[in-house]
Amino acid sequence: MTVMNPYGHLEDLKSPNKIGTRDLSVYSLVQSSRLDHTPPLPKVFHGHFKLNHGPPSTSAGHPEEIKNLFPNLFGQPSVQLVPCDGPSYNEDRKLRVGVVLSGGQAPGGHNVIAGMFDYLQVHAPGSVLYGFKGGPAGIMRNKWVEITETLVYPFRNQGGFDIICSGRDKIETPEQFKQAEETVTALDLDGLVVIGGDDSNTNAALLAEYFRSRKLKTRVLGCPKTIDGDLKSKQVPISFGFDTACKLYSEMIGNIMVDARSTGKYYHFVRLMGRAASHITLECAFQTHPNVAIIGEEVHAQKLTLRQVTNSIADVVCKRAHLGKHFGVVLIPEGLIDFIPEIENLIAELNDLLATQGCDPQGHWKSKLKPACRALFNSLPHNIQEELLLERDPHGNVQVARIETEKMLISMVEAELFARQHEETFKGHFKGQAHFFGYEGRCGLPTNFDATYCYALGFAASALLHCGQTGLIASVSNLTAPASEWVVGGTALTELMDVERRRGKNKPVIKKAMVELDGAPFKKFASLRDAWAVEDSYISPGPIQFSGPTADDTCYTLKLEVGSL
Ligand code: FBP
Repeated sequence: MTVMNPYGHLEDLKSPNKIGTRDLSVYSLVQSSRLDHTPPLPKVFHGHFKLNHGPPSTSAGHPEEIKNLFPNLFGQPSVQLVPCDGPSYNEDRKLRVGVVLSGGQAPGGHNVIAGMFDYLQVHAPGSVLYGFKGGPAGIMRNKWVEITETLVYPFRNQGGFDIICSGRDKIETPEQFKQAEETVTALDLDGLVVIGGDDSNTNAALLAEYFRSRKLKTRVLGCPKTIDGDLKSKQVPISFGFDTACKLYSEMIGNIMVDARSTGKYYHFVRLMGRAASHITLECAFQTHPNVAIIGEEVHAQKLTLRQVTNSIADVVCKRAHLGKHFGVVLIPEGLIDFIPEIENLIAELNDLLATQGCDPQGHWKSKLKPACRALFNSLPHNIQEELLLERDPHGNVQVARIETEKMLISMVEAELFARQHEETFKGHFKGQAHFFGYEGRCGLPTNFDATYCYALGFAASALLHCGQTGLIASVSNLTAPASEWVVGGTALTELMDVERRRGKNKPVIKKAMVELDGAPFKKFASLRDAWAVEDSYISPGPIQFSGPTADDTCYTLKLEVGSL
């Protein structure tokens, strides 16, 4: 099958060396219409540009430890691309670049690759882009596919990561670093771009440091991806995928709200993805106005117990029952369980136990838990106990996506209301419906915002490699302005780093950006939630729009954070 590519050339999709190409005949009309959408670029890419270097950087925490771990990278400045009159670096240099998608899917990943590819075609013709297949394992095993226009075209502005697929492997042992060295040396790579979340960008920094210490020519850059929205800083205002995922979840929450109001008989408990931070829950709350939205960071700050969280939901149910309303919508962040200090302690003890000696099926390991943790563990429903013991992901994290907190809270609220019925403080009925909106949000067609942001990130990554940069994360800011005004640069990865205890050991990590309780988004939410609890001011945002007046809207969190709302 032949298709017309955006440069007006006919390309054969069935060429034998083009792996992973999709069959365009099965695309929906909406998917097809997105293929030829060309995202607008920041104006710095309309002409020549140069790098402006900022002041020396430090780290988010423990600077001495980070300096020891990254002697070659620590302190390097962040950079900004600014327009200039003529060439400021070797613009004729052809590059050999690798790219890898790492971790969970996030809408827009294909556009980062398309942006990298298009930059190289336009600004460094003759360059080669390799896509490592299946995540970081593809680097270690030297499994790649050459990214060509024919390969990339069917993925332009499309959801998913299937152009080269992703994986959660980590390059961490000396042998694995050696394998990565062998691959980049065999391919003679000038640069490698790791598109990932906090853990994957930590890996990018470790690789950048290692390659530099080995005096390899390969530079390594990161790119901020995660629907969770917890990889951000002043210079990296948002991770890609957050905007699309929140809009997809909000559409479904809005539908559920209308259902709840129509039948008047169910409380819908919706657990929303976001392994650690509650950014998705907060954003969806702005978009839909639920009766309750629990923000994990607040639970943690107030040191609430599971019982107190349960009671706070039961209080809203009682208030609404008093008004004759026996329905409602409760949003719960996926990471809630980790935020409840008593459960956090339990998880920390379980992590150490699992990492050092494992848990025997007879349950003798429980005697190693401290008494308070043991009592809490024994008090949890059996399914939650099992879910807490599930295998950790390759980064040592509890797989919170598999812990059904919404079901646990429904049964605890039910029990609490039953007790209140006996005390005659609750007169009404309560029936919970559990939902988990997670994977549904990770591969949708990227919103205009994510499509444009990712395309710019791809351009930024290739441009930074073209200028010989390493150890940076591509960063694009001023995002509430039109795309032509966006500011493009790179932030030192070590500037985002701290030291954390993982799997019983201290490790360098990119500091997760949590919901800040003194930040504008949370403060705004706190000022509105009491009214949302009792009034049904539900909003049904409807499906994502690609044209029309709201198509280019950015999310509330971003607008509130930058003060444009
Ligand atoms: P990333 O941080 O890698 O982007 O992944 C985020 C996430 O989607 C979380 O929200 C979720 O808890 C987790 O991935 C699920 O992981 P998996 O895909 O391995 O089930």
